[in-house]
Amino acid sequence: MTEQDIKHAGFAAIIGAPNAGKSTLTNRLVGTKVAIVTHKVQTTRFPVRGVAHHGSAQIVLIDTPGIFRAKRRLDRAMVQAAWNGADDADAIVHLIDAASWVAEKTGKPTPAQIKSLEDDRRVIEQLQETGRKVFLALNKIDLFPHEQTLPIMSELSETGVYEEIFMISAENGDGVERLVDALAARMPAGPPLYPPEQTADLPMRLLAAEITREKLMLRLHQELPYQLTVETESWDERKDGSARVQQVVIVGREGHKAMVLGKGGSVIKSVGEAARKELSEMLDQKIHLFLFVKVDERWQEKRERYDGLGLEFDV
Ligand SMILES: Nc1nc2c(ncn2[C@@H]2O[C@H](COP(=O)(O)OP(=O)(O)OP(=O)(O)O)[C@@H](O)[C@H]2O)c(=O)[nH]1
Ligand SMILES: [Mg+2]
Repeated sequence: MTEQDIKHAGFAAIIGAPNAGKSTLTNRLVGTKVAIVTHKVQTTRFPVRGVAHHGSAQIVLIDTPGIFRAKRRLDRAMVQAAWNGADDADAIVHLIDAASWVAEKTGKPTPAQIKSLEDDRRVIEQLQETGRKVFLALNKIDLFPHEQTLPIMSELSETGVYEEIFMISAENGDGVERLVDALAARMPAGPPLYPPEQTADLPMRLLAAEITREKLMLRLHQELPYQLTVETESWDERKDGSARVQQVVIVGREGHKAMVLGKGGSVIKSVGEAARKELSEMLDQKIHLFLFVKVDERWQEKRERYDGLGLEFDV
């Protein structure tokens, strides 16, 4: 793929409730990991761009934070950023975890699914208000028999906000080809927005901090993953071709620091090991990763933390 091959280019935003699979879909379309993924809600905190190519089109995907009823400042900033990501996009994909809707029809949704359904319906209401037509992608179809999506599709198409409906599995790729065809067809004529070889638009320091945050989210429980942030403090390339990367995990309370460290430092050690391994593989470079934990009770109320992630503070 060269610059000349690209005749169409634009933005496609992926929006939806937390945990719908937006980051999984983004990574699949881009073909490499640009956004972190966990089984927990509210993993993504700021819009992440990933660049995909399809035929003569360049599709700049915008993976957004999950949309939910947000109260805390950080949560409000995340939700605002999700809508902002959709505002200027040439195409919008509303991604829904169809398993929740199937569970509702069969009468046995879990509390998490009930929450996810509420969030989906709130997104639909807001789309109705804005009057924007979007693509609906029903995700996670690998989890139930196909015919169970039929009643869901009719209910969702009655909302009037969808111009096309796709059934996909972001996880295994089923149905994704049709979606990407439709997105490519929506991209306006024009030169590429990014060099064709570029896949992400995220500084390596930030992506590295995200990888560490992913490992922390996977390892820690309950509220803790939501009460911390990770920053890359320094990145030094060494003469031997390796790099020394230093990061700080910022927590809100002294008690949280102990939990992040774990008994005898066991938690931070295994998190650091997993993050280092992934980063080394991603960069194909030997990485020496040093993690420190710091308490800052007010980190969620500090403007500069939001600026660094491209989030708005005053929402
Ligand atoms: N079975 C199945 N699981 C999926 C699929 N797509 C995503 N998942 C899983 O759903 C969970 C959430 O995926 P993410 O991609 O992090 O979801 P997200 O919408 O980005 O979530 P937030 O960033 O929290 O808003 C992960 O455990 C994924 O592995 C799918 O098609 N099928
Ligand atoms: Mg995400």
